[in-house]
Amino acid sequence: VLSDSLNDPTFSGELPPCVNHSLKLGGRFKPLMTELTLEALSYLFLELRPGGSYTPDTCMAREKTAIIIPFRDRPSHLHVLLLNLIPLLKRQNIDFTLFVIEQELPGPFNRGLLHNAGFIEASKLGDYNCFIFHDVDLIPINDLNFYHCNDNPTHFISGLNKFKYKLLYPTMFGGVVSFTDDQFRQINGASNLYFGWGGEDDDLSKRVENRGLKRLRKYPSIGLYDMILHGRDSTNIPNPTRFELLKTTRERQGVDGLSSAKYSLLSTDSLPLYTRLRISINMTE
Ligand code: UD2
Ligand code: MN
Repeated sequence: VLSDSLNDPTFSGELPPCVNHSLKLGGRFKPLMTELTLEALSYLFLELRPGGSYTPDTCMAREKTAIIIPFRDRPSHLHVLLLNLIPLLKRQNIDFTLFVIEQELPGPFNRGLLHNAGFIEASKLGDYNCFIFHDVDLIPINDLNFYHCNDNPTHFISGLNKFKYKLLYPTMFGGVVSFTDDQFRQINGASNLYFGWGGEDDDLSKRVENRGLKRLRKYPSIGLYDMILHGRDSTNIPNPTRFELLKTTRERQGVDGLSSAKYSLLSTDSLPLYTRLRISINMTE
């Protein structure tokens, strides 16, 4: 008799909305810098669905978020990020999927084009309305740094360990930024023309301003990150043309971006903790 009544569920109402200040949240925390294997990590986070998706089961999340990580050959950074970021996103009740967008060798790294390709490919796989572009080596260290989108594009970093928990200049817009689907389309995404290290983040910053959007930034005591210390990657040497390119951001914006991103998608793999997207970029195209 009891089991019959359990099999006849009439739920009252809907799940309540996920609210910001849940009791699960602490404030600032010390990140775990242990490098676990992907297998060990996947046992820690069995509640993630294949491809690295998670949906809170006790409340309705306010948006569907794609975390896009531009990547090449930094497995140890990725594993430290997963160890810290997944629990934080769960504590914050975020409905998310992790995408690692990986540029194949040869050729210099192109972080901007990876943003565009990640946005385009993630959008084919799910109806995401919030995109957070996230460097692989940046570990958030405050629970109250919500992985939400705002009414304007947002820079999540207000202080970095390597700059004594400050920033170098006010228009900085690198590392971790959020855009709604509409906001990213409105600025025509990122430039595809920056090969090698540097400049693409300042270009993105200007593109936001050029389209009349504001750059928001997290509160100083909240947007805190530890960057895993690293040297310069051999296939990502400083881009000598970055200063010249930055002079023409405005003229290029309509024709260089999401609308013109050219790459080949080599594979899409649903791994236990993330969706791996491998692309190749032809530099001469
Ligand atoms: C700064 C910016 C970064 C970017 C870069 C210039 C901040 C906090 N960071 O970081 O967002 O604008 O300058 O390009 O403002 N990557 C790989 N493999 C590579 C090369 C790069 O995975 O071989 C990815 C990875 O996600 C990495 C990111 O690209 O975190 C940025 O590269 P970086 O860490 O070498 O640059 P960094 O620390 O000077
Ligand atoms: Mn870095």
